[in-house]
Amino acid sequence: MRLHNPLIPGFNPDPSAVLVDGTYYLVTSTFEYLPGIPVYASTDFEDWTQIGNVITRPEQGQLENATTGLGVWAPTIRHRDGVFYVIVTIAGGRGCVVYTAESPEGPWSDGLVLGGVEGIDPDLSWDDDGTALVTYSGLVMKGEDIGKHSGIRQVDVDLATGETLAGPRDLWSGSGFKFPEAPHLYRRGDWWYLMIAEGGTERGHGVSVARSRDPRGPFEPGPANPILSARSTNRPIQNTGHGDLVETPDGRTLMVLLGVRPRGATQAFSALGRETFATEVRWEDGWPVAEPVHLDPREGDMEVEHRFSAELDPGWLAIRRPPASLADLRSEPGRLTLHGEGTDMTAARPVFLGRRQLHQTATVATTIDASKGTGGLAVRYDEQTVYSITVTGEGKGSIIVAEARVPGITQTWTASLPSGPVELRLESEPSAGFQPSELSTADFLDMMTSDFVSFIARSGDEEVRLARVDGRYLSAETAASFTGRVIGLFAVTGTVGFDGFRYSGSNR
Ligand code: 6LW
Repeated sequence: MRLHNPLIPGFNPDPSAVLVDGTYYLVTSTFEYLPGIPVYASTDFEDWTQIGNVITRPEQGQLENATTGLGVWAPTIRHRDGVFYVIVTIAGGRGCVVYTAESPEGPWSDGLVLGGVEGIDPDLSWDDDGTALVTYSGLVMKGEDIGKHSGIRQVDVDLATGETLAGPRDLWSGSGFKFPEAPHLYRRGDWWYLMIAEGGTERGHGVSVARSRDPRGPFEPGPANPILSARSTNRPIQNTGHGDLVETPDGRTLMVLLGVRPRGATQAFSALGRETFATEVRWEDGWPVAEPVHLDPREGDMEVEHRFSAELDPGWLAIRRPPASLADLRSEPGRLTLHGEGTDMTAARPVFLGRRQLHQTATVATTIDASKGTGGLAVRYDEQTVYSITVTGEGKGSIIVAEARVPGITQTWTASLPSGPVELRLESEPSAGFQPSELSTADFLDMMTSDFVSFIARSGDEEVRLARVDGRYLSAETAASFTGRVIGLFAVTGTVGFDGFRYSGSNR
């Protein structure tokens, strides 16, 4: 088995995995996006396919007014007696929710709220008598004590009613680093292992472990915490933490975890946000020992054209509303039609349909018919951090506007093109990195960033390059959200048609 890293590329943080009847299932966080919680499956741990999503109906997530960066946080997936469980925090919303399904493709249940869990990152396990234990990070998310942290806690719950049966009890506050969170509890032989993340989800991130004979504690910290961290190293994968363990059929232990792939000379910026990685874990003297995470992206570049002939595949995302509620695939068969609502990408619920950027650099293109409206192509981190290129059809031509928006600062560039369909392109290219020879000031400044994004439009033979902008502003280190780049199509006014969504990506 080869461990590809990233295992699941693009904005896919807080992974959790389970093995059921020879298939691995893995889920990740989605924040304000819908559908929520993608379910990826693999039979060999190498090739993964998205088979569905947990939150596909609005009532399951109740995310219409989710705060950007809050919403769906850190799911845990487990399986018991023929039932799949996903337990998650809907931060700033429903709180701790458990979804169940007979089949991981769905449909998943409406979700049961566990009112007794005040915190984030819930884990689900069962003691030897079959009582359900929810172990979580005691971060207060609302009220007067917002932001207060009480370490790793646990309650016994009744999964039929959502009632708390016992607790909360304090289990462990970690080894002294900030934000003990992301707990998972496992039975292995006579021991119960409590694995957590600490150090914060940025460069200080790591994984630590404690163990007990009893799932309710007391827990004894491991001798070598953190058992995994990239802090203060020059490894290409940083921020490694928030791990979950899964046993392979031949008795190996693998950890899935989040990390970033920063680019740039020193501080470095991660365009894709937090992705899912994996590493091998050995057991020595009754404690887990994790290998550092090795970079090994899948070979070759990726070229794909998403066409709009059939139903949308489960990889499409929209913001605070389901993609199907805005994607019109019927008005003009073979084409995506979006109906503008007078809002742009700064809106809470824009008319926007996007996909995760999967490679360090990517070019995304579409052919747009804006003769009856205004629409375009955008790469989004959040509503204040978005690069876009917009077309408005006019009688004799098209007006093209490129816009780079970061919090508090917006710049636009305008051009015009002859009438007719317009191809829009957002193209990213890597920064040059270290130069072999002398550095000019321009080279020095360029090598500090992750990438550059160019805004390009073409009609017939005429092509305009409106701008080339530093990509670091759309990175995990700069944007105030937990997500990653999502690139897609949007309409502002009128009726806008899109022929295809062409993606080509490379990790070079
Ligand atoms: C996640 C938590 C975290 O629930 O970020 O910073 C949250 N720590 O573990 C969202 O990914």
